[in-house]
Amino acid sequence: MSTEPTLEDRFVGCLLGLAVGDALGAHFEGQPVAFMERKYRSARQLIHSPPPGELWYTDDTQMAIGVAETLVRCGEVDFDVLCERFAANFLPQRGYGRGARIVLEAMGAGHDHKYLAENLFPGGSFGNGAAMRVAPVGVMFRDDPSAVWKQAHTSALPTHVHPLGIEGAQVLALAVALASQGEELNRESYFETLAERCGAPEYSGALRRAARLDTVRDLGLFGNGIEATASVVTAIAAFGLTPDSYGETIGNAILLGGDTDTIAAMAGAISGAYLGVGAIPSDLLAKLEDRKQGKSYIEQLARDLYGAYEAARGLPTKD
Ligand code: F2R
Ligand code: MG
Ligand code: MG
Repeated sequence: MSTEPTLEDRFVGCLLGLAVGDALGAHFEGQPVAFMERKYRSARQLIHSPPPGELWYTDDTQMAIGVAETLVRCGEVDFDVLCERFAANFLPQRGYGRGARIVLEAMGAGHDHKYLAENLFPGGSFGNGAAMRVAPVGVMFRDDPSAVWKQAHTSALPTHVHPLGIEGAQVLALAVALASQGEELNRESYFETLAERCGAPEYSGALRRAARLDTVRDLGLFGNGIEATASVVTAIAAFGLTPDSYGETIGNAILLGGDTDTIAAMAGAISGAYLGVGAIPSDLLAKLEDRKQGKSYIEQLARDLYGAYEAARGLPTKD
């Protein structure tokens, strides 16, 4: 790290890092890795020559906004407030998962969305939708890993009740919390701390393998899919490979193809929490959409979240 970011910089870096990763990755969501390899030689090339025009974020950021708004309002994840925020923010054109979209439409219409979340898929959804939006929980509860785990669990439930969908969110939130601590990354202990918390071998085993990852060529072994088990550890591993570069972290995640917006959103949130907002390339940030709930709104929301964090710790808040 060149200059040490403040904790507030890390909160802003986390939320804007998520949004920029999502919005850049969205250009390539669903593309096969072979397409990405033909188009870009390296992560640096992608970051320095992004697609032209504004960067529009997707459901990943839209739902993370709902999580952050709930935390600012309630100081914790309140299930009913979170559902209300998800429904109020729902914009189908942001591109939601098949099941998530049905659940969110039911929330907005006052229908039995809990029944749908439990029954649309056998055992509930194990998609990565709970993990892609959970980063605000990680920074808010960064001082207490047990609280991170518990709050991330509640934040998943409106749409994802499958144990693997829930645990994906818990692991990602804890990855953000640990990254925000302001200590130089010790890869071995970072991945081991995460693995030790996990109940599912799908996560603990992959996290222990990710601790030993030493070349970007093998990043794809962790998956590039829409399932939480095929994307959450991939995002954390992308961060672990290049902890000192936000651009390379999201670039490497996007070059995998597949669920590029979501893997880059998750990796970008962790990297932003570690390096602070100053590490996000300014030309990418300048391209992020800035109407309504765009860049300025997200930045202020992150600052308000930091204020809520300070208030919860009994620290004096800024006006
Ligand atoms: N959905 C997309 N992108 C595709 C199209 C976007 C397009 N541009 C558009 O405009 O429409 N992206 C977003 O979805 C992912 C997050 O999904 P989430 O919220 O987890 O949704 P869902 O439906 O709950 O789960 C996703 C799929 O996973 C499979 N699945 C889940 N649980 C399952 C189970 N128990 N058994 C079998 N399959 C299960 C299903 O295929 C679900 O549809 C992110 O990529 C986000 O960016
Ligand atoms: Mg998306
Ligand atoms: Mg996606």
